[in-house]
Amino acid sequence: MSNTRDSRSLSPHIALIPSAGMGHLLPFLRITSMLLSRNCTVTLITAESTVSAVESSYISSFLSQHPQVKHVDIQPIQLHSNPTSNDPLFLQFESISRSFQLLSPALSSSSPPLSAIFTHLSMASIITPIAAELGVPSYLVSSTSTKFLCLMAYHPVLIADPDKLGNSSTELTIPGLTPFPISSIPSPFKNPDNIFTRSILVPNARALSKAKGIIVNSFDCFEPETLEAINNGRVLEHSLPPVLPIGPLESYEIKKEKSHYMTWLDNQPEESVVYVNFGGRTTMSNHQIRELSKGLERSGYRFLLVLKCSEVDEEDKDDLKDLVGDSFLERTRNKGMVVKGWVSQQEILEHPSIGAFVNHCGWNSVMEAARRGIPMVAWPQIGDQRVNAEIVKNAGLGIWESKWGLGLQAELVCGEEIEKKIKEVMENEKLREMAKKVGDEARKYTNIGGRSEKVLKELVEFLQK
Ligand code: GDU
Repeated sequence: MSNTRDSRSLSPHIALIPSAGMGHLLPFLRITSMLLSRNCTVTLITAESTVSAVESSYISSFLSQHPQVKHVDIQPIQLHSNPTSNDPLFLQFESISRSFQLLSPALSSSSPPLSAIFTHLSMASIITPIAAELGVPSYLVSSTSTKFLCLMAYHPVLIADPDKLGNSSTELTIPGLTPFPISSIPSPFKNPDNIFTRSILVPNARALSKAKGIIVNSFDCFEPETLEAINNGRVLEHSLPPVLPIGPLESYEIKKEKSHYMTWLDNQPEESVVYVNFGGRTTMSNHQIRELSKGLERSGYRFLLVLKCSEVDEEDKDDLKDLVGDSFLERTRNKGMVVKGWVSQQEILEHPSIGAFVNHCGWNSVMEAARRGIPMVAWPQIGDQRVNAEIVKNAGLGIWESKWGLGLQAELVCGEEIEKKIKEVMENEKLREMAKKVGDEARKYTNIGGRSEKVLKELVEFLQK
């Protein structure tokens, strides 16, 4: 095979390297599809997943629907002795990052030669030096909010001056941005010895400035203050390369048999269903599941409740009846549907029957709701989610009860409180209108000529040169 760029092209050839987990894989698949429709040549580099069966199935169905994508499948290096953590996703991450360190020969022999490498933020410290050695520009893909990205970029300063997060502080100020409540800052940020901090946060925060740019799944009017501050060089000028907002990312067509829950949605009135899903990894206590079911039932609204009981899908063996109770399923048979495991959220949120979304504020989910203008009840748990929840509230996309916690250790939120929030999100006309406006704006940004569409177009044109 020739190693020179042929005349068909001068279309850029981009290698995309996602990290572990569905929350990182899905935005890459979406960006891959967006690049294909802009005539780019694309190589997708993935590592065989040992964590989630759903990841493997998404990759193979994406590849079979997009046969023009070149695929490189990397065998993750097995970690033998003394695992550093018992988090399966972290272990998968560690093993694939070690395998990606050996990617150089595959990347250098790419044909046609690479115009750019896109990798996830969490791979910045591994991939940016490889790209530099090959003389190929590297772009990082952020799957979190731009505001949280700023917090990551600021982390080296925090580590150097721990007083900034001292016990008496209630807020953290990053010059140029509105302050972060200390309660929204994930605890590993405050602990330099934490395994996540040492192995992922510190090296990657330092590597951000080495990339040519950071592609963010966001749009100016959703995070106006942060994007404006960055674009005008008022914030983190030396720790961040140019930030390129191209969101909300376009969904791609999913060709598969219709699922039973989609058929059920077809039979529900427009905007009548409360959709509840806490993403790919969030589990909650059985007690909390009972209270959530109670809240849904008491609200009187139709609902689609999606539950996961284990971070690793193949280990999720709990029976639905044991989780919500046999009689609950019986009583709500005409009003709701409960599903255990993975659903196609993209399809669900695009269905006209969905009226509201109760969610943990994983950023992908937030952008999916923003794209459709669906009002949210933000119920964040860990990581970036509290920062994201505040953005959701400020953008007018949803409501957030900041006292609520989620996850196995959290204080129980009772059914009556949940009922109140569900009624509020379904009945508050002003909120519904504001959320619709967010959806209208999102479409303006991503339609031809819109700002997000232009940013991507200009990037592709730049890489073509
Ligand atoms: N999804 C489904 N079906 C499901 C559950 C999730 O299709 O049953 C999809 C969602 O549509 C979304 C993705 O999977 O596209 C999940 O991503 P989220 O960001 O919404 O949620 P995660 O919990 O996977 O996200 C994790 C962290 C987030 C954020 C994110 C991106 O929990 O806080 O950092 O990674 O980095």
